[in-house]
Amino acid sequence: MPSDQTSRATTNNRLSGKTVQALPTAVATPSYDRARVVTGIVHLGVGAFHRAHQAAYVDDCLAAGETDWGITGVSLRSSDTRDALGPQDGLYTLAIRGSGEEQLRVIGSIGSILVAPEYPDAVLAALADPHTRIVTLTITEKAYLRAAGGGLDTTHPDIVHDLANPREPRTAHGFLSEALACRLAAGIPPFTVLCCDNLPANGATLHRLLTEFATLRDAALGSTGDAGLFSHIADEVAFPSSMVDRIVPATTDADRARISGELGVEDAWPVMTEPFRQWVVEDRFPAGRPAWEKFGVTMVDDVRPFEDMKLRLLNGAHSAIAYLGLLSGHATVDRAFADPAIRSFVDALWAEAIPTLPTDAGLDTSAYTAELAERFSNTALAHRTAQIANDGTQKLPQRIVASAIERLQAGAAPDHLALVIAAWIAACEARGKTLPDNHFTDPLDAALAALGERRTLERVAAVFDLAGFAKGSPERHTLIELVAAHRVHIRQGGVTLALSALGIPPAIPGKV
Ligand code: CS2
Repeated sequence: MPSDQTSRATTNNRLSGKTVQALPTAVATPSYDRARVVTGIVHLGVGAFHRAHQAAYVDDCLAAGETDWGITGVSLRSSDTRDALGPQDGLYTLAIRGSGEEQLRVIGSIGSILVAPEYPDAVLAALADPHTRIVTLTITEKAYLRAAGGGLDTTHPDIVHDLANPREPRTAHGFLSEALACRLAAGIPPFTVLCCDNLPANGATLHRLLTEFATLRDAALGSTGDAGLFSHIADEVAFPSSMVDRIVPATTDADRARISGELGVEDAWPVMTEPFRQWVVEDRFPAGRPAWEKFGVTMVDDVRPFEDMKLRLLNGAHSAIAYLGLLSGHATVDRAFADPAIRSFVDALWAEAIPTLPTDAGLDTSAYTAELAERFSNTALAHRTAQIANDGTQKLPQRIVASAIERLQAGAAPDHLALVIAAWIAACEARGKTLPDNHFTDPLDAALAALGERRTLERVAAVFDLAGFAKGSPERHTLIELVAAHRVHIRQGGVTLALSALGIPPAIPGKV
């Protein structure tokens, strides 16, 4: 595998290719020769989620002898992951934590990490390399730079920059476009783009954004450049959708110290996760793919039903637990979910969202929600409510707003879904008051703060406009009214009053 661009001398007290040989036997380590692995996948957004999920599946493939599919990780912004993993030869520990047990596994599938702002040319070279046949992404919802309503945010400064400087990109859109243009010019077949973020129809969504970007890029380049990228991306590049699932709480200093103690050498950035993992992928890989199906990945024709079930039931409930939990003083998901009032609310939320899912796709929603309840109760994870609360404007449309609108269209009142939106607004407004400043953040924080004092209904409507919630939908105003009514209850009597208005009694003090 290629060596890290800033790889430093490793020391004997740091996890590395050398010290991994001598770890305690209880720690699983790569059983394959990492030196023989070739990069076949470039991953954009090499954060903790990728390292707990796709990188672990790929590690299984490498161990089974599929040596063409090593990963080059790319950080689009910060150098933190490269700084931690560079001296470790890309190795890190995955700590798989069930309630009461922990398994440690060192993952070897990431051969090198590139920091895009430092070495954009190296990133473009990795993407344009003929051995690279798949580009995966976990860049988080906000990095898709969608305008309120869903299209590309053509006013975003990074998009403006990348259209003006196509050879020196900053965004995922810019890097993918430039790399695909280079491959096209050199006669190298395109890579397959596999989006792994929590967006609805994530492959199709990225495809649409990228064709929009390429149209503008073609126009900006005119006859001087590789105009024609639009039709290449529109017609010849595959963008299968995928549903990814594994809960990955942020690593704490205590986790670092505990894992390093277990290993006997320092791991600067181990990743915490749960035993459960799931990956459902549309099987459209013209340039080939690892035999993921041998390692528990479900390959399908259409991922949409699985994706909607996950976004609306898992992520929707997660956001509900996060905002109601924060307003009720619960710092972690398991503590919030153990609060009987929040638990009853989540059950009712699921009952409200389930009718929006397709009935002919073989989904077993009862088994799914029963398993979610177990996962949310995992006390070993300490998954912070503030972590999930981040980026509500980017997450709520696919988790909550879409189901609420569909329920209204079906003539039902989405009272519980609407309360999640009201709790989000209340939690945002509680920052700097009952919650610490910047306890969680959102890319639209400045614009939200600028809305100033208004009557509740007007304020909720303004928040909807800003975030693009239910844009263009005839049901938008009804949903705003439902949200505003909950917002008034929360202001008057906290979450307790809002829940009791839905028939959910408060938790008995001291019982949570
Ligand atoms: C969470 C997700 O932070 C969040 O918004 O809802 O990261 C969630 O843990 C994953 O999607 C689980 O697969």
